[in-house]
Amino acid sequence: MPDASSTVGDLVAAFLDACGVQTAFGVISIHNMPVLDAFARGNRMRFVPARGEAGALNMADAFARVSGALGVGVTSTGVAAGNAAGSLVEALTAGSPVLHLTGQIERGWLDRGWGYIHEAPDQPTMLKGVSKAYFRVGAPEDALNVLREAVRTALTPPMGPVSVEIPIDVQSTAVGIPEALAPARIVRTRPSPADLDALAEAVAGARRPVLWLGGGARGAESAVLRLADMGIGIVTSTNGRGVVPETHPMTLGAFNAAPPVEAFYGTCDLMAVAGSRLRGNETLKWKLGLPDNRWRVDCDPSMDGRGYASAHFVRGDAVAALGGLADRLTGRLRIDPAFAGDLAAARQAAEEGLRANLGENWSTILDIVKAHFPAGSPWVRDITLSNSIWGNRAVPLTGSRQGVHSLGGAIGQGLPMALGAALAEPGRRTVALVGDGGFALNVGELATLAQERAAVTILLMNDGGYGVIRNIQDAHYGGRRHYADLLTPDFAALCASMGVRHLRAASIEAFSQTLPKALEGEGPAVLEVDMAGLGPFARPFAGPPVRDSD
Ligand SMILES: Cc1ncc(C[n+]2csc(CCOP(=O)(O)OP(=O)(O)O)c2C)c(N)n1
Repeated sequence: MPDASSTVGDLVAAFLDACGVQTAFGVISIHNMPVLDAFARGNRMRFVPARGEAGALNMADAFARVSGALGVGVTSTGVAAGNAAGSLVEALTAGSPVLHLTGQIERGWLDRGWGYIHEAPDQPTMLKGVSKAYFRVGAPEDALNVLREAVRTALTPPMGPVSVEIPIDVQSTAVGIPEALAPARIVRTRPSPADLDALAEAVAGARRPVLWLGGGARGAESAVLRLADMGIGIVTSTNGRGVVPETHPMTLGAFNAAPPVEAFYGTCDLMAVAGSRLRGNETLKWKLGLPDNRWRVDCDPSMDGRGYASAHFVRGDAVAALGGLADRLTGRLRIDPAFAGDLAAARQAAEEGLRANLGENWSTILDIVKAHFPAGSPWVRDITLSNSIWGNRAVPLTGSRQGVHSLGGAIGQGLPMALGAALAEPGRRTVALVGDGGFALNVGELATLAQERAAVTILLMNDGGYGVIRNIQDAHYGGRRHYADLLTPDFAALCASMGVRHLRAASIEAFSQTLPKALEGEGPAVLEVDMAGLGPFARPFAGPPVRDSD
């Protein structure tokens, strides 16, 4: 029965409930209160009040990546929506299904430039630039259909964040809540049987085939496992990590651009790239040598030839394509008997190369992390030296929803992402690798983490400033050091002020003793690692690798 006292805000809450959304993140404001009031009154939503909109949208993004379901972030209009923009860029980069609900000023003053509170000229253009799609609820009677289309768009591959503006007077208008609130069906572009037959024929004819799998392949675990068990080689992008357990003997993991792996590609007679952008920082800016006989599988036809020319293109969802491929290949492969051994040797050489970059102390630290890492837990990483050198590849993941990483390369997102990941996976302890510089950017979200009592362990890699920037200045700017040595908070005091457990390690021994403690117990813990105490990495990291000629 329509309820005469309900508003568009209640309709938003009821529709999200029908979509199965039980957790949302945001910051309350005069321009979103009818929606948040409805969230609270319905008592069906866990709403996480973040300290900033950037953090809130990072939380929603990580929640989506780990749960595989819609992430929801609510902001106010104007500056608040602007604060969310960077996090929406990251969600767009990673293909995360995020619904960004933002207020907008009253319709009667919209676009008039009279100086209404929180007014932003041309906010739609900003949101269009950072989202997969943008919608406005222009009238109360349109609300349900606009929301339904927004959620459908966010969840349809290629997935991404979708922004919906709801003017404040629309939010508070009385409307009936219809009984039929079901979300739209998500239709995935299925590859044509003829294209899959041709791809299967090519792979069956190859003796050393390898699949490069990106974030678009997440969800294809069972098919990829079948393909790997048949003896096909697998390598993933950072965003595709764990689509097959990184411990499987037929995967190179995310060691996708290591020199021994590039040499191995030179011996492969086919590569099929599925659901991956072949990003510049993972392909030596598209100069990484890949096998010439390249197939590309993507639901987005504009990916054909992006970065690398492809010999053949299969239009279709990577998950459906990999399932169809596994079905067609059973019993048909004639893999070179030396292939598995060569792949294993390439991976081992890549791992040894990584160890050589670490040096002895850091190699021991990596062993300690690997020994204690809680199996299956989310592994969240900010842009810090430890991630670029080892965290991005060397801690093996067994599922494609475990890895959450600042894919676009922006610092500051690790702390809020850790909270979003933890709320999506409450039965496990999330582990996050964050530098002191990145930590400072969204440090207010430590209070959100404490308030939500989330099971998160942060490895806070403290080198008193921007380590990678110093390294880049040494490598490319004549050693001139500017703007990278920062005032560093007393993290113990900061944590104490919020009731967060704080531990500290300035030696290998202390690290091996404190890490298990930081991984047990309830609620959040910060293990501050004094980088100076552990000494430098054997090979300084100075930005994503490029070809020497660059
Ligand atoms: C949003 C954003 N601003 C600036 C940068 C440039 N940047 C890249 S790494 C970095 C320093 C990171 O310092 P920290 O988090 O302490 O990690 P460290 O390099 O010291 O390990 C900066 C400023 C960036 N990547 N993203």
